[in-house]
Amino acid sequence: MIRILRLALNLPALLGLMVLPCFLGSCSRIDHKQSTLDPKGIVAQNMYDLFMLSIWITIFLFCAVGGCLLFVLWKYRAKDEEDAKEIPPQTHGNPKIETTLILVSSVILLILAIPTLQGVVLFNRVPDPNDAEMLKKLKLERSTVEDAITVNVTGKRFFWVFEYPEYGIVTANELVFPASKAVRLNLRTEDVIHSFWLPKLAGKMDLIPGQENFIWFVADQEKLLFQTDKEGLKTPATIAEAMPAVHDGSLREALFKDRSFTDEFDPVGGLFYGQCAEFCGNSHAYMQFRAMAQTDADFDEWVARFQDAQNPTKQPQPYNPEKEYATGDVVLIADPELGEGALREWVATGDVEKGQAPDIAKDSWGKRHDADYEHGKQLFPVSQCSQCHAVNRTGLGEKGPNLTLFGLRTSLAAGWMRNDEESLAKWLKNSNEIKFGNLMWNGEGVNDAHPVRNLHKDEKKVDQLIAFLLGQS
Ligand code: HEC
Ligand SMILES: [Cu+2]
Repeated sequence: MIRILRLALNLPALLGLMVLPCFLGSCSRIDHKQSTLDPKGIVAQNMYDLFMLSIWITIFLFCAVGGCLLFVLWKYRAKDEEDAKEIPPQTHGNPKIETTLILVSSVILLILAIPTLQGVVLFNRVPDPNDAEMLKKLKLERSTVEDAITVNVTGKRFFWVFEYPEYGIVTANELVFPASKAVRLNLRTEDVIHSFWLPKLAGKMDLIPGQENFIWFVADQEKLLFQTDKEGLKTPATIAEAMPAVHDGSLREALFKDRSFTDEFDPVGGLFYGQCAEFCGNSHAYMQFRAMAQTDADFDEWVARFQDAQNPTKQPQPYNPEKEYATGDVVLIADPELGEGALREWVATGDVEKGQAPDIAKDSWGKRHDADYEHGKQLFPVSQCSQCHAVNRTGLGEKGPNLTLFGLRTSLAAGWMRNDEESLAKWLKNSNEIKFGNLMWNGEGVNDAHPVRNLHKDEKKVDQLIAFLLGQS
């Protein structure tokens, strides 16, 4: 015991012990992918500032109180044997000191309370576009808040639904947003409590059954203009490099290029990592998501692609001999190669006159997809995937993530794996092994006889489904 005490009194050793965790933690830099201490937008910055303010106040208090204690210990120590025997005069209370301390504490609380309340107000709603003073203070453009977009976020075990009500589109697990606009998030859950945590942009907010919660965020475009290499070394980047487009697969390409999925740093400044932060069941830790900042043009293009893909009137229709077709038009026509009654998608390669069906005028038409894709497309409903997944429709109330334009997505199974052929094969063969307890394998009505639990017996089917899924791009 005495030894420990001696060690404790040995200041250098004590300091060493205190510094040790910093070394242990040095494998993780403060600006890693999911760091609260690396804010990249006003809302997150506001929380960070508040956090730092309270840290500095606490450090000040620690030093002030600790300093007084050390001073008193040293000044009134027993100086010799005689001194030690004497009992010092006993007093009780000191109104002056006590009043001063109460006043000082009140002032400190006030210093903390004012910015906290301001933060709560800021956090609660997107600033009013007409409040010029506020916008100036926050250094926000009027258009940033005036044209704010809305995303309805629904947490489900164990993935995220992102619905854009203004555009009539739905996606899952990857939130695409324009970097120049504020984003309003309405947070809902369809099962248990989840928590939406997007540390670098928005902080954290619970999703509670029967109640809609709200947060918003806006990215600071200046702070996004960088890239990092494999070692985490940051270099400045242009807008195009920092925010590669989602709609044409550039972002996916940039992320996959000689990068490992588990790298500690965001490869490009426009990519953000989020996580469910409230225990919601056995796969909770794997309930992640991503947010991707886009330029206005790229965001609009992404929205347009989704709107087209999810518009029922824009889905390929059976070939109509009474109609003329133009380059790029897509029609369906039976193709015996694919099996009885199966329809293949053909795309017009030039202007097509009436009656020039793909099987007659082959030169005017091209096959839109290879055979694997077409087989996968047929397998999708046959394997009961469409029981739970919507492809090319909005499918809000679906049991599984919406898979429209799935081939543009960078991650799989709520941010848990890279969305490529290899991971998809693993996922389709045994998703339970990858994400224990997930509701694709364990959902209602899924038993050992269900096709999703039997895909591992048929490599070919798996390959065809993958061709179909990644072909959604
Ligand atoms: C019982 C409902 C159900 C069935 C049937 C089902 N899925 Fe799923 N699927 C889910 C759920 C739920 C998830 C989300 C899993 C998670 O991440 O926790 C999911 C996830 C996925 C994902 C990853 C999506 C993403 O956003 O990352 C793919 C791809 C997928 N399923 C493909 C299929 C295919 C192909 C079939 C048919 C062979 C199929 N699913 C059948 C419910 C189902
Ligand atoms: Cu959770």
